[in-house]
Amino acid sequence: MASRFALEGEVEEVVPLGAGLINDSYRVKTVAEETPDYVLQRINHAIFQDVDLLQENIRRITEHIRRKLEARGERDTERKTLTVVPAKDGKLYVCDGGTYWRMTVFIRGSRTYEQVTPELAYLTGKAFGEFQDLLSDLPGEPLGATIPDFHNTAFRLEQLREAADADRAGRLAKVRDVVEELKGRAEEMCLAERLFREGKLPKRITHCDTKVNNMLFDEEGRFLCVIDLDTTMPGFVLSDFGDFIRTAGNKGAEDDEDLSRVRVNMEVFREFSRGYAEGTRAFLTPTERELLPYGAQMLTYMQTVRFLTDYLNGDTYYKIKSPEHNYQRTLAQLTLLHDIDAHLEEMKEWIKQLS
Ligand code: GN1
Ligand code: MG
Repeated sequence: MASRFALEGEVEEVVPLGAGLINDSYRVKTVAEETPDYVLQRINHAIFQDVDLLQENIRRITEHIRRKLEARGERDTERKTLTVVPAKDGKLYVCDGGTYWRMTVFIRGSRTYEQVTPELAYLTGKAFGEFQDLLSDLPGEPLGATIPDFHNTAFRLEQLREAADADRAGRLAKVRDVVEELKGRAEEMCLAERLFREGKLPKRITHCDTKVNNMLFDEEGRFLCVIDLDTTMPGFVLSDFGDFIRTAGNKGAEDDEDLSRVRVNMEVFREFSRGYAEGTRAFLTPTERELLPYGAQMLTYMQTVRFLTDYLNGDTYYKIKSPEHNYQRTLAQLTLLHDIDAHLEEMKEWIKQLS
């Protein structure tokens, strides 16, 4: 498959890469030092149904960012955004018997983390605000939604209701209390869409999957760029802020089996939001800013809903490592949500005093 893309050099080996829950990724190593390595991915076509739209979005995003960084005279632009490698026939993907593949350049010397230090969180917050800023003037048509209603809480709750009603895997009895608890918070957690309908909260181009392992850092731990651009589309900044806190701001893992480890890391919260407020000073509205802590709640809530829905459906969406994996993920996310609730006032106070 790798040889069907317009890559430089000779392929040495292909090894699995990363911990994504949706697509399958491989690192394609090339023989010579001078030629780059590549990332080959099998796209989850059941989830991303319009591969043309998906790949065209990513091409537009990465080219726009690269052009702007170059115009600003930034150094190392090669490593500050992804580079799409077309297939030998010029298309942005290869379709092989119903399976879709794509390729990007592997960013030299880059690494990912599952957790970050507060110093790194500050720089990441800043860089992340800049990512949104860079995309604020993307020319042409608005980006299409690669997954419609992706971060629409009301839609996710509807999916949970359907899954609970159908109870396809016969697991409802075990999780009924959690389902009820989540349903009980429906109105509170649909605030963003309500404010949007009332014209009080804008949609901007957002990444919609800012979990910390979707960010690349260099050898010295400096932020390089965000990867996994599949869900970059119009959305709320709260999503992106919230997903980072949900992942990097958790002292435990997203699927921690030891729930006593799952706690919000307030130092990471403080430093990330300090950086983010700086990076977004030019465009963030007072409402958006004030709602940032709510974003952390909303994203953690939504992720709980999504893991639980998948558990009830019999594990059809996320890759799992054990039969109860989605249940474990649900409990870990719910535990985190409770701890964010407990820290909400403290978070709000901190955001208020940032200028
Ligand atoms: C998925 O692809 P990955 O693993 O970066 C998911 C996100 C979830 C995340 C939970 C397209 O992200 O929305 O927040 O898992 N992506 C999609 O870890 O559903
Ligand atoms: Mg990922």
